[in-house]
Amino acid sequence: MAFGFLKNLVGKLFDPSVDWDDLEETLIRADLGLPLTSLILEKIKKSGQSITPESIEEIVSAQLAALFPLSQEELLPASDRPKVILLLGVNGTGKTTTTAKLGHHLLSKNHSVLFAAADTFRAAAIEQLSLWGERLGIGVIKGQYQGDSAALCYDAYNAARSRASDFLLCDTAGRLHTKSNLMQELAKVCRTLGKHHPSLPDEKWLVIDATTGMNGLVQAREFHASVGLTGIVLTKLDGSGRGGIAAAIQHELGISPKFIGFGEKAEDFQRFNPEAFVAQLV
Ligand SMILES: Nc1nc2c(ncn2[C@@H]2O[C@H](COP(=O)(O)OP(=O)(O)O)[C@@H](O)[C@H]2O)c(=O)[nH]1
Ligand SMILES: [Mg+2]
Repeated sequence: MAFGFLKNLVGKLFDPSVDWDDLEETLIRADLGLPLTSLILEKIKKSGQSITPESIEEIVSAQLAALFPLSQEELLPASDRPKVILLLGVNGTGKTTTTAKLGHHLLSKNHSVLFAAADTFRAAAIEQLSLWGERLGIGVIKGQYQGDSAALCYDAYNAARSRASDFLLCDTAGRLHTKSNLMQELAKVCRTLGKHHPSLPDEKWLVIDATTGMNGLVQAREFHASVGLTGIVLTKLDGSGRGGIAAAIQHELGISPKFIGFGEKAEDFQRFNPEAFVAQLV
């Protein structure tokens, strides 16, 4: 999981021959996006420090670390009702796997968990989450294949409440952020849950595949506009993904990464840690 996108520039960065174009391209290729890249380049030029590979690495790291909220508080249950987390995203980013991993994480913290198989579009998706539920010992509320996912989430909340579950994790169907009817369906899931309690769903996390680069930013913009995201989960950091997309999203939209995924197993999952993330990224 170490990308070290600046490391390959070492030797090219010495003042006065620092290649600004090369540096800019490197930052952009790390998925930081143009606005954040420009901001960081500006900081380096204005820093007054002599430009060495070390000083550049230091400034880039400091700029990136400063973007993210300092302390990542534990994910705690609500005091009087199940806390509801929706996992959202386009097809194949890892929503179902993330639902399972998050369930596993919460169990390890001694919280009780229930899953809602709200991806009713594909029978295989319901089956996939059921298998995870069996493996982890987590109950799964399932609806009809091709049924109404808003109604399913509504019922799943009732089930979570009657079982006194601390968390209800809803695995939703993959949808293209460009399909407005599907985005409206998601808004309906949120509205329907809101009938139980005005602050439901508590969390709406976009699951983003780190290997898809800047497309993650486009997805975040669209999902945020439709339902108002409260966080992101960055997956597949074990692949070729560089992860800079998390910084681009934080910079543009102010939405913070909550967890990272780096494999297909339930354990391949951690809370997002800004310092560790930046250290590996740069
Ligand atoms: N290597 C790797 N594979 C992952 C990760 N998360 C999910 N996957 C795989 O990506 C594929 C799609 O995941 P899935 O959870 O079904 O995606 P969904 O369509 O968003 O629900 C599956 O083969 C998962 O095993 C990850 O962090 N690393
Ligand atoms: Mg799925």
